Amino acid sequence: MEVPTATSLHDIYPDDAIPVEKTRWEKLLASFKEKYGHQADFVSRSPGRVNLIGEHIDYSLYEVLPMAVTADFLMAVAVRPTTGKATVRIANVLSEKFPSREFEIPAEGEVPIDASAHEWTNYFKSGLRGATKLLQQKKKDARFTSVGMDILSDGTVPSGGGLSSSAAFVCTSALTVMKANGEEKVDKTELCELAIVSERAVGVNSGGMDQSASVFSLRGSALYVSFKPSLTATPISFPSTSPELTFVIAQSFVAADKHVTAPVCYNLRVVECTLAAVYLAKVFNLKTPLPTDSSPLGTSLRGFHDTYFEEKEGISDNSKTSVTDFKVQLEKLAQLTQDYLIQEEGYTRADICGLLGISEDELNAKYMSKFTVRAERFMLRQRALHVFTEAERVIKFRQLLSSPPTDGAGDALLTSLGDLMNATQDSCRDVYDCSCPELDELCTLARGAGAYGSRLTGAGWGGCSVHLVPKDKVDAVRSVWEKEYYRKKWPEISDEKLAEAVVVSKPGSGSAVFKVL
Ligand code: NG1
Ligand code: MG
Repeated sequence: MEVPTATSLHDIYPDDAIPVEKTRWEKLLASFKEKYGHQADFVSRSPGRVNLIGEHIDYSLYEVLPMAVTADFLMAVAVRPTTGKATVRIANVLSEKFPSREFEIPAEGEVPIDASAHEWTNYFKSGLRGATKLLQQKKKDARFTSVGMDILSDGTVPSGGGLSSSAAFVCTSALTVMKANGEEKVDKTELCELAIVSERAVGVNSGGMDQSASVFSLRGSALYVSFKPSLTATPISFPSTSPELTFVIAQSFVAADKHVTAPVCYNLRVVECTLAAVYLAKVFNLKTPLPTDSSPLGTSLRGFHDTYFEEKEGISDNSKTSVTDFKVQLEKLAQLTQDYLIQEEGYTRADICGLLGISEDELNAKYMSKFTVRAERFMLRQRALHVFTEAERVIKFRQLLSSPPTDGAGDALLTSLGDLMNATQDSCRDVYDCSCPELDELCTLARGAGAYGSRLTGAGWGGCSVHLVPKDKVDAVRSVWEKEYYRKKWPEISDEKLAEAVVVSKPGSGSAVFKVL
């Protein structure tokens, strides 16, 4: 499937978003011309996403269920004539916050990225790197380097907000470089896979959910993303229910800058899940070594999952296992984790090395050198428990959407969906420890005002929450947040900040390119 070329904003945005987006796009193109003295050749865009369910399990290679939101990252682009060397001029409509930069694309080797500096153009450079590598492969020319570009960007996905602003930026950047270098058709899977690898170059050892949602989403549908045996994205439409099913996104306004907290938060969770996989393999004495896979550190709980059932129950290809049997497998793994990973206080390096029979230097080199983490104890039991139970909640959520319960009014479905979302929030807060008091408060307030389900969305530790709210309760939920949360914490909060805080999100479309005629 290729990234579509949009010929109208209606191909990209829901009707109610068109007036605002039309003004935004016209302003972007006018500013481009003013800044660079000529008009853009095309505009590339990728949206942010909200994750409905399946949190912190994509890097363990379990299925997740995000959907694209309207907010996106735009780049107006013109190819720069190369006078011998290729240079990039990149600017942002918010020029104070994101200063204009100009840099040369080296004829040899990769464009340098200093991941320690929180330089906004690093995301573009990581997309440029990834796309250049892909183009070198496609053109079978290792010496190929990208053309130069003039770029003016405009992102409306709140950064550090759990709506994957970073993935939207990287996907748009990679798409921009592919199109600027004359790729007529850009394959969605190729774009997505290069964006996943590129984002890790910027310092966060992330999974692939965000980029998949950003690239593959189709307007009106959520997306069931699978990473094994290979990356696939299946649109999931919402049953029409009464009351109408609405997802509301609420910012906590607690900045969750993953780069700063990664060594004790996000990147640490990736290490804990990887160690849980290798530890469990040893506890059950698996003869077959865990498969090397696309997870950030090359080994995952999913890899352990498939290997365990291959050895213990002779299941040669688990991707053919029925959904019902897969759920039974997950329940069994959760029980085994309860019974065998008994150290509630966590596992020290010595504990882990003792069982694995390797030295602490080997452990650090193998699992903690690519991205630093800071921890004395690794909570293997809790992280594995969350992952196995969360993977099952995703399957149940998807089954409910595709075959809604017929008994009772529409709210039987909403109640069941909401219960799953609430269980995810409890597990994120109590077992995976990636929530925060502000997110917990937003969820409690929403449930009290009529939400069926409320949970953090994205990495957590701040950022956004997502709530399943019947249409006729959205105003009640919004006003309780305003009164009990936003105006209490920030009495001076402005009306536009308040408007930005709560968004009713319809499932949006994914990456697209718009030819400027
Ligand atoms: P955010 O931080 O919301 O973009 C992050 C990861 C995802 C996934 C979620 C948790 C990045 C770029 N993305 O999303 O892969 O692991 O956390 O489910 O870090
Ligand atoms: Mg992100």
